[in-house]
Formats: sequence, C-alpha cells, structure tokens
Amino acid sequence: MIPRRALVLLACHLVSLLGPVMATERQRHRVQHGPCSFTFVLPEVDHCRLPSPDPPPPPEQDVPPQDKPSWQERKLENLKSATENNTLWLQKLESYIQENVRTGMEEKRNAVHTQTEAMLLMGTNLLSQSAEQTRKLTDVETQVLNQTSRLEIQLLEYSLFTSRLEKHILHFLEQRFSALESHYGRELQGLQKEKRQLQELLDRQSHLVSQLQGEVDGSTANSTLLQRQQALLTNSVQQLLALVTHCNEIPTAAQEEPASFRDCADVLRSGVKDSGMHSIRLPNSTQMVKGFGDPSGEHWLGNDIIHQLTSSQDYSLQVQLRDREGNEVHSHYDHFHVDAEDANYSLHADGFSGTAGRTSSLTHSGTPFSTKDRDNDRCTCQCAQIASGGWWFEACGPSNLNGMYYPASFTTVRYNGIKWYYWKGPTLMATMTTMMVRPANL
Ligand SMILES: *[C@@H]1O[C@H](CO)[C@@H](O)[C@H](O)[C@H]1NC(C)=O
Ligand SMILES: *[C@@H]1O[C@H](CO)[C@@H](O)[C@H](O)[C@H]1NC(C)=O
Ligand SMILES: *[C@@H]1O[C@H](CO)[C@@H](O)[C@H](O)[C@H]1NC(C)=O
Ligand SMILES: *[C@@H]1O[C@H](CO)[C@@H](O)[C@H](O)[C@H]1NC(C)=O
Ligand SMILES: CC(=O)N[C@H]1CO[C@H](CO)[C@@H](O)[C@@H]1O
Repeated sequence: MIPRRALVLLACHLVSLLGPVMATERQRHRVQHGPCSFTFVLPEVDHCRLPSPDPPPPPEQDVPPQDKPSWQERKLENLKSATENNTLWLQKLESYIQENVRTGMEEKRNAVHTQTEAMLLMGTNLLSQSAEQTRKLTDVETQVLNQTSRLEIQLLEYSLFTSRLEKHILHFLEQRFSALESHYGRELQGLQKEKRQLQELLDRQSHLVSQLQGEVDGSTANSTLLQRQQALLTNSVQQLLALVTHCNEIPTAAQEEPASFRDCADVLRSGVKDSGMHSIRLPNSTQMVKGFGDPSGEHWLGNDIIHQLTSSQDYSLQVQLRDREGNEVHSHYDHFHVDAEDANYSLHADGFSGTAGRTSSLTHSGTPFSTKDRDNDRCTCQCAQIASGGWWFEACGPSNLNGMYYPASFTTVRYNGIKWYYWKGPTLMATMTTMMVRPANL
C-alpha cells in the first residue's frame, strides 16, 4: 500500500524541509530517481568560487623555474582546502540529509502506521457492527419464522375446524332435506290424488255439459222447427181469413160494381184506397178468367190475360222481391208487354231501373215463353224441364220467378229454384216475388 504515493509525499516533504533552511542563497539541483525527484537547494558561496579552469598555460621557456613553484603551490593548496571544505560541506550535507530523510521516513511510517491502525480499528468496528446487525437480522428471521410456523399451525387447526363444521352442517342439511323431501313427497302424493279426483269430476261435468249442450241444440232445432210450423200455420190461417173475406166480398162486389174496372189503376181512380182483390174487365173478353193458383196467395194471371192487359195500352212493370232477412228490392221497366200466343208470348220490357241488381235479370226483348211442353229456348237442354216451370228462357237466362221455393235449410244450388241473378246470384231463396203492372203514364 505504501510504496509509490508515500515516496512522492516524501519528496515533497524533503523540499519543504530544505526550503526554509537555505532560503537566502540558493542553487537548485534536481535529481530524478525513478518516479521520485529530489531537489537540492545549495547555498552559494562567493568567496569559495573556484576560478574557471583555465586552459593549461602555454609552455614558457623563459619563466625561471624558481619563481613558479611558490605560486603553483599556493594555488594547489587553495584548491586542496577548497576541495576539502567542499568535501566536508558535502559530507555534512549528506549526513544532514540522511538524518532528515531518516526522520521523515520514520515520521511518515509512523503516520502510515497510525493511519493503518485507525483504519484497522474502523474495519474491526465495522465488522463487529455488521456482525451485530447480522445477529439481529437472524433473530428477527427466527422470530418471523416462528410466527409463520405458528400462523401455519393456526391455519391448519382452523381448516380442520372448518372442515369438521362443514361436515357437520352438511350432515344436518342432508337430514333436514330428506325429512322435508319425505314430508313434501307425501303432500305431493295427496295433491296428485286430489288432482286426479278433480280431473275425474271435471271430466264427468264436461260430459254432462256436452250432453246438456246436445239436448239444448236438439231442443233449439225442435223449437225452430216448431216456429216454422207455427209460421206456416199462421200463414195458412191468414190465407183462410183472406179467402173468407174474399168470399164475403165477392157477392157484394159482383152485385154493386159488375166488373167495370180495366185495371187496378182504375180501381184506385174510383176512390178505393185499400189493397185487396178486385175484378177487372179485359177488353174483347167476355168470359171470367181466374188465372193459375190462389189470387190471395200464389197466383199467376196467365200469358193470355197478361197479353190482353198489356196490349190494350202502354204499361210499366215492377218486379218486387223480398229475401229471408226481409230486405225488399225492385226492378222497374218503363215499358212492358207480352205478345199473343201466335208469337209464343214473347217478352218486351225496356227502360230498366231499380235496386235488384245493376242490370236487368229479365232476358232481352223478343224472347219467347217456354213451358215443359213448348220448348222455345235457345238451349239444347230444355230449360223449362230443368227449371220445372214456364218462363222466358233464353239459354236458360238469368231469371226465373216461377221456380221452386226452397226453405232456408237448403243451401245447395238448385237449378229449379227462384232466380233473379243480378240481385242474389243463382239461388235467390226469396220469400216473396211479385210482378205488377200499371199504366205507364202514371
Ligand atoms: C417460538 O415459538 C415457540 C412456541 O411455538 C416458543 O415456545 C418459543 O419460545 C418461540 N421462540 C422464539 C425465539 O420466539
Ligand atoms: C224433437 O222432437 C221430436 C218430435 O217432434 C222428438 O221425438 C225428439 O225427442 C225431440 N228432440 C229433442 C232433443 O227434444
Ligand atoms: C177487340 O176487338 C176489336 C174488334 O172486335 C178489335 O178491333 C180490337 O183490336 C180488339 N182488341 C184487342 C185488345 O184484342
Ligand atoms: C213458336 O214456337 C214454335 C215451336 O214451339 C215454333 O214452331 C214457331 O215457329 C214459333 N213461332 C214464332 C212466331 O216464333
Ligand atoms: C581555502 C578555504 O576556503 N579555507 C577555508 C575552509 O574552511 C574554514 C572554516 O570553515 C575557513 O576558515 C577556511 O578559510
């Protein structure tokens, strides 16, 4: 540790030591020795300055040899003493220096020694302190380890305890659950039995209800049948009543006004305002004609009478229809007449208007009348045969008011039913059809 730096320090020290001693007159000499440099400051002695070595005097032959030895001797002696002095001085200096160097070295070594000691002391102190710290640390570590192990043990115990508790609770819950299960299972069975009973009851009741429903349906059907029968009965009773009044009226009318009216307009003009049956006198006709059917019910005047009536003057035709719901509609023709038998009772009707369809359901003018025994239609089929009645058929055509009346319960299409096509299509099921004529100028 000591070597290089200590030597440098030493050199500096030497300089500082020498400095104050020879500050007055100096002559410096520097000596380099390895990394160290030595500076010597020498005092300058003027009086002992040596004369510069002269070049050897040239040989003089004329100088006497007796004078010369005294001067040369002197000079030699001076030189000797100076040399001695210098030698002495050098020795002194050397010793001085040696002493100084020794003391400095020693001082230095001492200082280094003390410093090393101090450092060693410090080192030992540090070592002891660190040992202390280490000890403390190990203590703490052991304590921590101890705590950790204790905590671990506690944890173990705790987990043991919890598992025991868990097992206990599970057991308890299982017991409770099985008890509840059996309890509710019994209740559920009871409920299911009750439900079955209720279901059976419900089935029986619904069966009863359906039976009752069937009975109700039958009785309503019976009641509608009864109602219809009743309606028919009342209808026939009314017809009978009408007949009776008619029978009562006829003799009086025959007596009072012997068939002087041309038509119903004539009757109205005479002041009779009530609806009813009246006798009329047709032109060029003498015999009493009653037409077909009952004048107070189902009745057809007959084409001969219609022809005679409608050819005597200009007549209009009104067709009135009523359906099952009671809706009444009409088709009106401003001009109407029927030809005579030799023209096959051909139809003539124009000036159509009305509410029973937007177009006329009668065949066009000139269509002859067809019956079962007189087929005047334009169909290879026999419309009157199919339609079971007489009418102005073309290729059977859109109308037949002389068709069969079918009660409401018949829903299928009947080719021989009453038909007024542009009002209700192929099956009309009208409850009333009327063809009325009156003078066209009314
Ligand atoms: C470590 O813990 C035990 C108990 O578990 C105790 O007896 C002992 O004194 C403890 N040691 C220290 C150094 O704390
Ligand atoms: C309906 O009337 C007939 C007799 O007209 C009868 O035999 C039948 O039992 C009645 N039906 C019902 C459900 O009343
Ligand atoms: C009624 O008879 C007369 C003559 O007998 C005849 O000129 C007239 O055309 C006839 N009227 C009708 C409607 O047949
Ligand atoms: C009337 O009908 C018959 C057939 O039934 C026919 O022979 C006759 O030519 C028809 N008369 C007229 C005027 O169309
Ligand atoms: C020749 C010379 O310088 N001699 C001197 C040597 O030293 C002594 C004492 O220091 C002097 O007295 C001399 O003169």
